[in-house]
Amino acid sequence: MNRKRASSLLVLTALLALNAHAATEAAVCEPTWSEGWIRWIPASGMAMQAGYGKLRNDCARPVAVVAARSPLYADVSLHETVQVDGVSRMREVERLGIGPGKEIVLQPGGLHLMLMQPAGELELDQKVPLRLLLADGDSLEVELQVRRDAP
Ligand SMILES: [Cu+2]
Repeated sequence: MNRKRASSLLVLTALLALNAHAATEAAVCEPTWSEGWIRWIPASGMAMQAGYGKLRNDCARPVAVVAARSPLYADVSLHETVQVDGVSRMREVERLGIGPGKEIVLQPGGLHLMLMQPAGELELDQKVPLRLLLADGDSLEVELQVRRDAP
């Protein structure tokens, strides 16, 4: 095979690979995460922190978050703060469903990520990696920025 033929074959292979990639992207619609954050509490030594953000589902089908993980915490779960007899309590949310075209906001006083036993002290502006596990077996890599206040 001469060099010219070999290089055009290479281009063709690359184009096919690109095409296959585009097809996969279109087939796997994922919700989008934005404004992820954790409130910075200096030298707190807190065993538990809360994470917030927005999750938007622009897919044609409903999606659901069923679990979350972070390499910087021993355990992560989804929680909801609810008022019971005038007292603020937290309860675990086992499945957070989001309909097509809908957005869910995790914010202080409501839904949040419960982050247990941090591996170390957080720095201001640090980005904490988090993986959201979806009901269909897919997962979403997102970030939470350590901030003084909500974005
Ligand atoms: Cu909680």
